[in-house]
Amino acid sequence: MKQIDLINIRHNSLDEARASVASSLEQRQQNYSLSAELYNDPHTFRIDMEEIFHKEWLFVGMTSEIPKKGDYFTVEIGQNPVFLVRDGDGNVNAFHNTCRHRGSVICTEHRGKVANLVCPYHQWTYDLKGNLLFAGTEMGKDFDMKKHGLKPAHCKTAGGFIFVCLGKDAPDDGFSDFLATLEEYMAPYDVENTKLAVESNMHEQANWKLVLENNRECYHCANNHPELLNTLLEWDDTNDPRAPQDFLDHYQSQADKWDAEGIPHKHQSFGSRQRNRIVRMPLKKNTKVMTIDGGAGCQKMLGRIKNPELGSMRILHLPNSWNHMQSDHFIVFRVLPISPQETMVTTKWFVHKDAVEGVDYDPERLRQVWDATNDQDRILGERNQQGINSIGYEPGPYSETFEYGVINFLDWYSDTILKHLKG
Ligand code: 3BY
Ligand code: FES
Ligand code: FE
Repeated sequence: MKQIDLINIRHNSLDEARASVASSLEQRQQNYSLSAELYNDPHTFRIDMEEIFHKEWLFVGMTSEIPKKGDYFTVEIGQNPVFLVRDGDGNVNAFHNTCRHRGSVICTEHRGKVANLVCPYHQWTYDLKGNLLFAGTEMGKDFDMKKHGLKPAHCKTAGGFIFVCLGKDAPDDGFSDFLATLEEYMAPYDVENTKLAVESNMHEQANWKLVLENNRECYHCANNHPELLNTLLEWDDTNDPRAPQDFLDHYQSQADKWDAEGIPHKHQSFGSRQRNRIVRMPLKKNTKVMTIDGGAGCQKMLGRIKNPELGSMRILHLPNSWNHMQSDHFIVFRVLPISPQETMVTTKWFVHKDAVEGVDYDPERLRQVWDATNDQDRILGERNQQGINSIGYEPGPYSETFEYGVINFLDWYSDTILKHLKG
């Protein structure tokens, strides 16, 4: 068969897949889980990557991971290696991690510090703003250094969070309002004066949407998360429709103290289907943070915080992050798809930059509860995927009171895919 025919076949089957995904989403039963092909099919996966992960804003990490000039970390967004680097003006820049000579990856370590960015293949060298500084002496007299700078990705920071967007044009949909509020709500934490204490990378054999769905409800918590439930209240929001009076009273008495200290806490949401949400939730009575016994995780509080009982400020960013900001440490979560049925879940714990390991905090104690919880959630996600792969699977109903967060996520997913596919 001629090469051209092969290309046409590939394109036809992807076009068919786009039409099939669009029609599955248009015809899906509202408030039901998706059809199996949307959770396990390689074409759907490619469409999810192209229409969501290559076009939408994604959470990648925190500014305090790269505090000084030349500090960088790398991240893989599907098949796109990207790196984040702090430049000499203190700004965080995102670049595609691919050399403008013949495409080699430039930063080969997960984290590091550089004066300039030197490609390991033929030593083309770029500055921290992506300008090409050196390409040897053999590129010929017509070679234009200015046309061969690193390809940037959109990058925004707020309240210490770093977001990137690989699309040509970055969408807004409430994102700038979210960033302004994030800046305000995160101010007490002074993220620039924190440091990464622990990082975990968990490989899960489940579609990325199942990982998100699992996180968006606590229907499964009582039977699966004994360590987390020592401190976490199962209500997901202060306006949770199921929240009983004793929770509302507890919330009010905590909120009065937060108000006295100028700690923001009111529910705020942004974008369609609550794509972004920030809300501070109290933890269980007489607990401070999400440790195994609810006692301190670190002896040094973050930023200007005085009250150890700040509960957890939950920050949601669809499609790929949820977070828990507490008085003495905070925990960020990042979800990145690997293949139709594989996902990387990265969790990072941060403490005050002057906190001393072994004196002020014990990394094992800090990570214990969420290591256990993540592993429990991994098993739940993998079982969910296995069942969906069965010919016996058919979409089932979500509870509108217990699983409204899942409904919001899938509505956002469906709207976003359809918006992009239908142009
Ligand atoms: O705490 C979380 O991050 C989410 C919210 C509810 C279930 N899950 C444990
Ligand atoms: Fe980077 Fe050749 S591929 S210098
Ligand atoms: Fe869970």
